Amino acid sequence: MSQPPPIVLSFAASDSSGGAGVQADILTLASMGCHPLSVITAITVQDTAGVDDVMPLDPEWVADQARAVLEDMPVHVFKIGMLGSVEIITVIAEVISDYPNIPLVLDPVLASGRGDELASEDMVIAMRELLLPQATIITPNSMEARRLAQDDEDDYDTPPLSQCAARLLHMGCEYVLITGTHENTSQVTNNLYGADGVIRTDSWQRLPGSYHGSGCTLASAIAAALANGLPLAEGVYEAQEYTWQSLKSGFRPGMGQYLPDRLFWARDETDTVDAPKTNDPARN
Ligand code: PXL
Repeated sequence: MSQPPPIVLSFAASDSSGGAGVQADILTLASMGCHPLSVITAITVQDTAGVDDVMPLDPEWVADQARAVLEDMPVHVFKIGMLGSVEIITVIAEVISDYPNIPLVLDPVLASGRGDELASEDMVIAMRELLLPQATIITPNSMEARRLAQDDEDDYDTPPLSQCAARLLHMGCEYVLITGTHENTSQVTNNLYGADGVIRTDSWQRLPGSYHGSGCTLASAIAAALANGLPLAEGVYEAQEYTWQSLKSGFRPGMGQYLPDRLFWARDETDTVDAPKTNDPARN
């Protein structure tokens, strides 16, 4: 029997389109060699064009799913995506606080890339107070970074992203990766910040088209890289590379957005291996 792969526990909502949410996490984590555990926080009704409805789960069910698997298996990394309610944030914060040595990748999902609201203002406050202080790294896009870092004194001026990052670090997370997909720049530039400022800046060719599930893919890929033992800054680079490749190989299965192909490497014809020959006469 072989050794189990590194185990990553994803707290996430179901996306019936298979583009984002727990489905994106499972595909990404498995594709990067990890065993994904999934604790479902909410169920969404959605297709590739948008979110129609959200049903958060009973918080007790969220806690029970997490406790069951945590008592059974050694988890190497936690990944948190869409949360569903303040009560769910509270129970998750409580469960993970019992495991302070497990790194946490927090994707602060506030809205879908298409603009569907996925978190209330109360949830933003709960995330800031209960989850950010426990996070190894948070992965907001620039809009999420501005909203999370918003201060009563900002009035109508939004601070520069470097200042948002400094505020988020001050709230207690160790690293902040702010992605630049939503910025009006020719390339997509992502910045990783730590206590001493920018640690790395990576720019990627902006791909045409609109994608659903890129943020979940990136955060899960970072979780997988950490579970595979990569140092954080290197893992953040590898995860961006993986995400960009999956977007470049993206496909449009329906009438809405493109989805990343998290298994792009398995479909590369030049990489395919012939099926092993068999001596079984029944099969020849
Ligand atoms: O991309 C963020 C996200 C996370 N989780 C679920 C989602 C979305 C975006 O639509 O639907 C379930």
